[in-house]
This record gives sequence, C-alpha cells and structure tokens, in this order.
Amino acid sequence: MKLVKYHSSEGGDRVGLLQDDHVLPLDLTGGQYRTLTDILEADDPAAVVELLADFQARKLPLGEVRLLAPMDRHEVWAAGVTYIRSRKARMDESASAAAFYDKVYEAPRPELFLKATPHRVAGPDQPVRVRRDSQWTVPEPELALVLNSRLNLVGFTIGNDMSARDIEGENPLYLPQAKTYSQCCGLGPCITLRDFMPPREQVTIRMGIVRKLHLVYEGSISADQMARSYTDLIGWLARENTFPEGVILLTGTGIVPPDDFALQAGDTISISIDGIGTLANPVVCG
Ligand code: DO4
Ligand code: MG
Repeated sequence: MKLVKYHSSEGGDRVGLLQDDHVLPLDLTGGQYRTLTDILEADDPAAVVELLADFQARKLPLGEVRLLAPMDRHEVWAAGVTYIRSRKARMDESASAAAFYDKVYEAPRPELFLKATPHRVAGPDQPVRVRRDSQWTVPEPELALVLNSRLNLVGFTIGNDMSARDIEGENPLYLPQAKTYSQCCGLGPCITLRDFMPPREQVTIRMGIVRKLHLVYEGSISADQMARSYTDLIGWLARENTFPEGVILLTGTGIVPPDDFALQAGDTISISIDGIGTLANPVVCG
C-alpha cells in the first residue's frame, strides 16, 4: 500500500493511495484524520487508509496530478558511513580526517545528522541543487525510513542526500554546509507502508544519471549491504530527542560515483528502490 501527497488543479494539496499509474483520493474531511501525519500516527495506518479511500471518486491518472514530497512538517535526518563504499569514498576525499570515517563505520554510535527541513526538500520531478560554491557535488541515493512521533517505523520512501564532496572533503567541520542548503534533498515518490515492503535482502537501490540524453552514470547496491539494522539506527536517533511531527531518516548511501564525476545543471537523477518506485529529479546549479 503506497501513499502519495499530490496537487491537483481542482482539489489543491491532497493525500491519495497510489494504484499503478492512478491516484485514488483519500477523504480527509471526516474529522479524526486530516493530514498524512494523522494517518501515519494511527496504530494501524493501512486500516485507516482502507477507511478513508474514496472508492466512489474518480481515479486520477498520474499525468493529471503533481506529486509532492510525501511529508508534512517532518524533519529529515540522515545516517552516514553505513556502507563500505561510503567509508572508502569519505576516506579518499578527506585524507586528514580519514580515521574518523573509518572509526564511525565500526563504532556502536552511528553518524547521524539533521539533513533537511520541509522547505529544503524537492518532491518528485522538482529540481535538486548544486551549490554555487561547489565544483564536486554528487547525489546519494538512500532508502529512507518513515517514523511516527513514537519512533515506530511506519513506512519507507526514497531519499537523495545531495552532497558537496569538495566542501566536506576540505574539512569535516564543513559537513553541515556540504549537506544542508536550499533544495539539498529529494524525497518521494510515495510512502510504502511497512507491511507492504519486501524484506531488506530483496531490496535493491539503483541510480542512473542522464546528461544530454546519455546515461553518464549507473550504479546499484542491495539494501542488505548496509552495516546497521533499522532498529539500531532508530534507537540512536531516539536518544535524547523527540519528533512531535514524526521524522524521516535516510539510511546512508552505498552508491558513490567515481571521483571524477560531478553533477551538472540539466542532469536528471533517477533513483529506484524495489517496493517503492522511482524518484526522478532534474539538477540545477547556483
Ligand atoms: O560523513 C559524511 C556523510 C556520509 C553520508 O551521507 C552517507 O554515507 O550516506
Ligand atoms: Mg548520505
């Protein structure tokens, strides 16, 4: 079962159930469930969706609606160095701080950082951005956990943790600037509710980057290659922290393009994850 937020010219911003290439509107006028967050806060979100699905309504073809990032007022957090490939990339780009990345891969406490607030997030087909002061920015395709305010794992979506590798590599204290800026994060296209997601060992993350109609980068990784469990990451995120609106947690990248690759304006990034779908975003610079 997949939930989307969408904008239609008739109804404004709405929540719907994604069924193949159609959206079935949910009726949120009844009182108890008025927002996506309300649904995710329910003890059984799937049962609530069944209740709210407006089976009398016309199914909207995807071409008639604009999908939005599947979030309300959620913060987006991210874990880092959870795959060997990311550890190697960070150690290569940041010679003076290599030991920190090596240690955090093995340490009980993971790297966790605040990645984005809603206004910095790009939904499906909306542009993500390369900072004007970066010459070496790459996308990081990541499986994202959707957690409610009780830190229960309620679903999954796709995240793109855009990263300025030159800024991060210059000094690890610049990490917040390398990671968090306007349009720094892609999210979508939908939330697959937890019980409808395939087991982790059957989930592959794939990324393709197209430039001037040519595929200039392609990579894939199994989510099973992640060194940490979801429970471990959620447990650390929950320490001494509260998320009254729920939170979206990106789980780290296992796909890093070669060191001579940098995103350019006009590129299109497509990230696909089994059980969820494909998130595509064009790239703008400056
Ligand atoms: O340590 C820097 C960030 C790592 C990261 O974002 C990742 O591994 O995905
Ligand atoms: Mg990342």
